[in-house]
Amino acid sequence: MLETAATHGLFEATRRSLQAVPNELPAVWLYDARGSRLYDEITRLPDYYLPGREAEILQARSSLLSRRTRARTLVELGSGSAPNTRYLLDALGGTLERYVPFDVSEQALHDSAATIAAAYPAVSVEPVVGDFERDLGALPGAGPRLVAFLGSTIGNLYPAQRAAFLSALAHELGDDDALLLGVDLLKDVDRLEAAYDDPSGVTEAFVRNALRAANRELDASFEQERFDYDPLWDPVNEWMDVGLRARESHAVPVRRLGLELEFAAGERLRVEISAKFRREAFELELERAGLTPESWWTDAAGDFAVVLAHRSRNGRSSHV
Ligand code: AVJ
Repeated sequence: MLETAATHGLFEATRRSLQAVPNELPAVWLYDARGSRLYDEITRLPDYYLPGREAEILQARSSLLSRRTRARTLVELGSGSAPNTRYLLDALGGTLERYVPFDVSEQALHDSAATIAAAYPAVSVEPVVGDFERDLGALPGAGPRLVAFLGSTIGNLYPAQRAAFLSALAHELGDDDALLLGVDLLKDVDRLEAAYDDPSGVTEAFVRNALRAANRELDASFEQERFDYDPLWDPVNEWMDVGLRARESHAVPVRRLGLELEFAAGERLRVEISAKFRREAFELELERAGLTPESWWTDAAGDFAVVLAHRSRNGRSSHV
């Protein structure tokens, strides 16, 4: 990876996160080609209920979604290999002309774009490589647009980042456009922990892959054997705190960023958070960002929600 204007922002954000307390490697480092493949494997794990629940909701609400949005353009943020996208493409078949998948993983993006283009010949597929927190410019395609952000990827953002991201999105949406968000809901801690710590070790391999990516792209020297996989439920913030814990005190050079990280024995390196949501609080967040939630759909078990929202009519945001 060359340091271009586009990577400069990511490198700076990475430098700041690595020096924060606790140390953190931003979650985008999880999604190189190998990481995207490992995440695909996660979506097939029995304990990782999220994609299945979301699929159930999208299937049940497909005709409503089509009637409410009449979308001509579907923009999908963080599309990855787009496992649940086909439910949207099927639902919007009557009106849809263009599908714009947007993802940091170039490989996953091009593979899924090719698969979807072959399966939906009437839809023009126009992939965009980028980081949805940084590179979201004017939304492409003719309106009405549907902007989808599925899989509870929004849960990777901290509350302040989420607020900024939702406001930026609200700002880009036209009156006829709609936003569709998949959010994982708060539930028994046992089930949450099981979803992030599978016995086959796929989730651990996925998280450890971020160290491999950092070693390669940032000329760092993280040593896998010096860390244990350490997923934790944070009951105060109501998020899974996913990361690694140093087995012993040691230093890790990150040459490209000019850093030498010091880890004490037992010190953590966070790789992602995965926030779990409550309806009332999340709807308030949407309203504060200048979005009006219109539908809140859940699966039969109440594990997951898909939210349809529009830009609020009066002004940018409400002051609650
Ligand atoms: C892709 C961000 C939705 O937070 O559940 C899965 C990533 N990490 N297992 C999530 C993930 C560990 C996932 N998202």
